[in-house]
Amino acid sequence: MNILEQAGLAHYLRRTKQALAPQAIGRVAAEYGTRYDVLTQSGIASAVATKTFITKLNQNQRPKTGDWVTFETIPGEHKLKLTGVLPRYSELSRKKTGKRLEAQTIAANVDVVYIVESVTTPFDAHRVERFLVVPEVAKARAALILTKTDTLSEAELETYMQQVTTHFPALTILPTSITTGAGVSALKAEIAPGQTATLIGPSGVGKSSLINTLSEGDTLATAAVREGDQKGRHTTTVRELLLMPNGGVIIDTPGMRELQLWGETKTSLDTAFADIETLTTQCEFTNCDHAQSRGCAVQEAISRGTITRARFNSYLKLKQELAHHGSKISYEARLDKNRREKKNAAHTRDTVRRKRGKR
Ligand SMILES: Nc1nc2c(ncn2[C@@H]2O[C@H](COP(=O)(O)OP(=O)(O)OP(=O)(O)O)[C@@H](O)[C@H]2O)c(=O)[nH]1
Ligand SMILES: [Mg+2]
Ligand SMILES: [Zn+2]
Repeated sequence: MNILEQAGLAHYLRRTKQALAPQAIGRVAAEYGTRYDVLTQSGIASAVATKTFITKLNQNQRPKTGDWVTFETIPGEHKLKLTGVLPRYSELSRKKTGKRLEAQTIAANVDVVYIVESVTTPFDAHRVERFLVVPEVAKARAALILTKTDTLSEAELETYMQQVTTHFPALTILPTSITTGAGVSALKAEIAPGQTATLIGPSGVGKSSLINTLSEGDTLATAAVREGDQKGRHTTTVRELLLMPNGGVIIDTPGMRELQLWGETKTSLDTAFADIETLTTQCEFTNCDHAQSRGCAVQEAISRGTITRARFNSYLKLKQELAHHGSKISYEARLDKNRREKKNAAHTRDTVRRKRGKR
């Protein structure tokens, strides 16, 4: 298998319904500002994005790890010059940190998102619920990896697993340990040849260590967690894409302290809250507020004890956060449109005046 096939080219072309790949094509393996590592037919190459190329693209159209790109060779130089970003079949995004409401693309062309949690800290269902929004928005498959299972006794692990499966009955859960090797081959088998998986989760949970084990190399930097608080040190600073021996592709991401969600009102929360999402479609009135309304299927389920009020509250909180984004996004889009229209109107006025002046 050649490098590009191993990087998932055939799968990519199928998913984006492109018949033929452009001649000079590669896949972004890492991103360092305007410099990139790109996987090409002949191996990994260093590439640059020129100012004229980059300014033509808005933030989210710029090359990201996982993107398929076209390039030119620069005569007499080793570096490649990027010339285009090919259509994506999926993009993972989060909200940019800070006040402005902007999406930040984490990775492109991803099929599977693994949420990674370590069993060294008590199971945090809310954190997983938040992280699960990422694959939901990207329409990628989701699964949960539990790391460091070697630190628990068999009985403790069983209790932990019980907790997780009770909370997320529909989710694939993969307990792993790089120390004992438990679960590593199961995870390997999970990632189909040609498919791209990514690992997201807090710093220090062991994402890079696990990828190193999976790729049977020692290419990603890892660091010991701080004694005492089990906090990670944010070792991974750039996203890196690795080819796995069996043909899958895996993307590492830097740990996120607190995930800033990105989504909108219509984002469904099917992975974490499938039962509630279904109930909301069964209320008597289509505009049910699921709080005071008569004939509310959700409230009925709560009073019957089928779902807990606490879980419903988490669902509502996430929904409200996403709806808040949704309204702000459309508000800002409207503002932008107004600005554009005003500018266009002014431009037309000027042109008309100039034409009149000529007469
Ligand atoms: N006991 C045990 N320790 C592990 C395991 N996996 C990872 N670790 C340790 O956890 C620490 C953090 O691992 P990393 O792989 O750097 O974590 P990360 O999630 O990539 O962290 P960031 O890059 O900061 O997001 C290292 O000291 C690893 O040796 C495991 O299965 N068992
Ligand atoms: Mg890391
Ligand atoms: Zn209702």
